[in-house]
Amino acid sequence: MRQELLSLLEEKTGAVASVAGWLWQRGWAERNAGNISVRLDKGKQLSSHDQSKTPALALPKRFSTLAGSLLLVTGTNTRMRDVADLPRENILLIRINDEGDGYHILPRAEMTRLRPTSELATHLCIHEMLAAKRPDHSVVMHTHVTELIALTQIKDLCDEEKLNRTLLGMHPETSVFIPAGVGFVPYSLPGTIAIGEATVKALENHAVALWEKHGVFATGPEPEETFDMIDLLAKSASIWFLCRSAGYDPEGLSVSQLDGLTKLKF
Ligand code: 2HA
Ligand code: ZN
Repeated sequence: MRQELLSLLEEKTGAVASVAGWLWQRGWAERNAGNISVRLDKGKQLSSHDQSKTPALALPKRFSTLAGSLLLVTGTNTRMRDVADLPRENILLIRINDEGDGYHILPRAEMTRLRPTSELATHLCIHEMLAAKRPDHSVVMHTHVTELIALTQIKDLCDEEKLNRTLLGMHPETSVFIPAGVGFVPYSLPGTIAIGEATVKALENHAVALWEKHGVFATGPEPEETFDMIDLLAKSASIWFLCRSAGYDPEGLSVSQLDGLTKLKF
């Protein structure tokens, strides 16, 4: 592989490892919970000579837009705390084949029998949408944010408008940085194309999708910024629960307070 691609891999692997450690520290990554992928568009041109000789592993559908793409993906059954400590043993590099219906695992010195995350289908559905509509976003992150999952256990809040009124009203920063709020994805079986497609729909107009009773999927230009979006939402949800557990209904920012924030630049 060319030197340029190797440096890019090193840089992105390090960035994923740092954020994986934060997910674990925040308590959002019990056991093997969560997964991260990074699309390396630059690698697309650089990798044309690095075709794997082994047969492609099948994908559940054809991802034409991603044909030839290189992606870093956390491995299935890996722990985020291990991704943080030993990134090269827990993150793999895959190349989508030229037909877009399979992928090759590219050899990296430290890799063993690692296979991509069980949520690969959703990651690829999202990357396909990002490559076409938001090409500066190359990171997809899934994590089990306790407070946000807890919100979706309240039937009344399983409504996108109510959910976003609650989240954006809890803290000015959330409404400044995530003005469109979250896209709500009703419960569906994880790991399937169906939930992948529902998540894409939610992410077309939102930076973060909230899976009912499961967790979040967020996108961003870099792992750190992607984490920040999730962190802001977690803060809002925590404030809401803190008020509720102290026995009162939080007032929330008023419409005019929210309006004032739309003009702010940080
Ligand atoms: O990677 O979080 O949704 C494990 C999961 C599945
Ligand atoms: Zn999950």
